[in-house]
Amino acid sequence: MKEFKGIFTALLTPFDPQNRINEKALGKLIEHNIKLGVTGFYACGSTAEVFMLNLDERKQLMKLVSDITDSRVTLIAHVGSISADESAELAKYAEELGYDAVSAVAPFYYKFSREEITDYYRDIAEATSLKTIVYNIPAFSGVSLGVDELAEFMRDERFLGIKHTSNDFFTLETIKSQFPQKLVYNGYDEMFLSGLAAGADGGIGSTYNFMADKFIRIRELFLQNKLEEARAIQHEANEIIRILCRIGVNAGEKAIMNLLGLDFGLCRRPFRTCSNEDYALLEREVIPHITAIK
Ligand code: MN9
Repeated sequence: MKEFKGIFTALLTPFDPQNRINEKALGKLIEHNIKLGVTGFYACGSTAEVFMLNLDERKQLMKLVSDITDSRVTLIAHVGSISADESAELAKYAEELGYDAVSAVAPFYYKFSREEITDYYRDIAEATSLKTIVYNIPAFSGVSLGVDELAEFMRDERFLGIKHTSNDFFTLETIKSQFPQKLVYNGYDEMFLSGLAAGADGGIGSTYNFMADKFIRIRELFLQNKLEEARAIQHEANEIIRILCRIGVNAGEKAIMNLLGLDFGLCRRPFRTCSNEDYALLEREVIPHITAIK
């Protein structure tokens, strides 16, 4: 049985100059994170620019991550899409590849009804024998899953838990206390320690790509009740995230990977490209606070 509690890096997708997935850079990123001690990876999520990848590329990325990790860590495949059929197809593929769980954002854009959203998740759960993690990210998806909706899924044994990318810790705490056997992952890295305090079992985050060690340490310190020290590291991480929010999180994260010597290329458009000033700022204010990649 794989470990599900802990730190899961929501993998970035490196692109080569032809805008294809850069396998070599992805391999280096994965090895670095495994060395730092992550529990596993969240593949093909928001951080991976998943909605700018076509179906073949999503499958290619899922396969690369499973081939490279080769069962060494726990793997969660994000299979969310606006189409239930596509999500089910991806969930089946994740199972074929040996993933440990699937996860999905709620279907968006059309303002689907609660019943339609429930059916969408059931379609995914039925497509595979893997457990499903509901991905709640209201600020991006426009769909806010509240306690009632989340509880309905948590009562269903096919659901493993939720990835909660929201600062609504009241909801997080309510779900965790009502369903202690289910897993709750904190989504906003800048609020990781707050999420732990509210009952989160771990975190799934984008900034873990280049600073997973900070979040592993925060969790260790939290579990040892060393809150002052945990808060000091959360603060260090937040100084970095503050800069990322200013220049654009996805573009900034790619630029950091490039500065660390991995060829991550650019984000897909319409994401912006970091300017020379952005690079200079990251080099000065961020890189000195990050563990080098060997
Ligand atoms: O789910 C990530 N959310 C998105 C996790 O990418 C939308 C976070 O890791 C954020 O990128 C990060 C910065 O706000 O906390």
